[in-house]
Amino acid sequence: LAASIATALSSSAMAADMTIGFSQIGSESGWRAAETSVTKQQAEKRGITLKFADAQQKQENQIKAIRGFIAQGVDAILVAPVVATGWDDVLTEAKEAKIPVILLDRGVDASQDLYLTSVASDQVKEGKVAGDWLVGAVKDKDCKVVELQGTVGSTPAINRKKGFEEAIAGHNNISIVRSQTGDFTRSKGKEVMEGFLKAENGGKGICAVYAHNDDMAVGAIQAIKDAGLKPGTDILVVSIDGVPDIFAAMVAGEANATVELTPNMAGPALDALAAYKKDGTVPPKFIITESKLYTPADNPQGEYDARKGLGY
Ligand code: GZL
Repeated sequence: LAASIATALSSSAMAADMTIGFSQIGSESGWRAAETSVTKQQAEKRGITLKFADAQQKQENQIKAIRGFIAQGVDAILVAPVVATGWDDVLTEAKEAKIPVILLDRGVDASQDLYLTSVASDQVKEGKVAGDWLVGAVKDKDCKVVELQGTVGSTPAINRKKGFEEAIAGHNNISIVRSQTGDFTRSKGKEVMEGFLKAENGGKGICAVYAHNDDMAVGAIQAIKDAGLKPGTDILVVSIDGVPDIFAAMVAGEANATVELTPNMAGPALDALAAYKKDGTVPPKFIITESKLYTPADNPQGEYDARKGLGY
């Protein structure tokens, strides 16, 4: 018993000494804001000192922040990589400084030995779940879809497009007629949807909007209403994240489906880091979080209430 108490004390003491740098993308969406607050809570719970850097969605700011963390000699670095490419040099510098890096919620096109592990959803699956829902919703009715893509070059945008297209392949009644990035933000999602509506006969030709995140979907819902159409009935709305406001839209009959993405990537990341620091336990390279479909049949008011206050 004494030995196990000593071990527990030593590991918590070690965590208490840990300083970790977190290079966060920005605050482009409600989900991103929730991830930030959950990450701060998860660090605090473990007695870890967290140095936070917001990059305003610019990769050069992330690279600068990571170099700063390396210079400060932090014990580890968390990074949510805004885009997939351009990380080899800075991640090599972290490796050479013997500072483990953990990726959160997005991936990188870099050698896997440049990061300890990646905690993220299966983003192809998210797109597939969204597409499968639409296939089931429209059955054999003709359906022209407009797509609001996430940030160009980010793994969620690439993978969610891929998964959705896999789902609708073979269903010739469903086609994506317009697709453009809304950069994961409400304002850009609204603006791009306004353009789609104008280009498609005031929206009469559009059956559904597929948005790579709920924030762009909420922006699109506003644009659809401004055009005098009913989101959720005239134009179906399907997206990803599971933020409170998409559940509020479901309660109002204005959204039809979302695929939940947990904002708690940091919990599994910090657990993997603690085990690695304690006795060299190497975590799996990819820790995959759940992707669950929610529709208005799943008590959206209750889901809204359950998420309110989690930092969205
Ligand atoms: C996905 C994550 C995405 C969210 C968006 O893992 O990177 O970034 O879906 C956020 O809300 O902008």
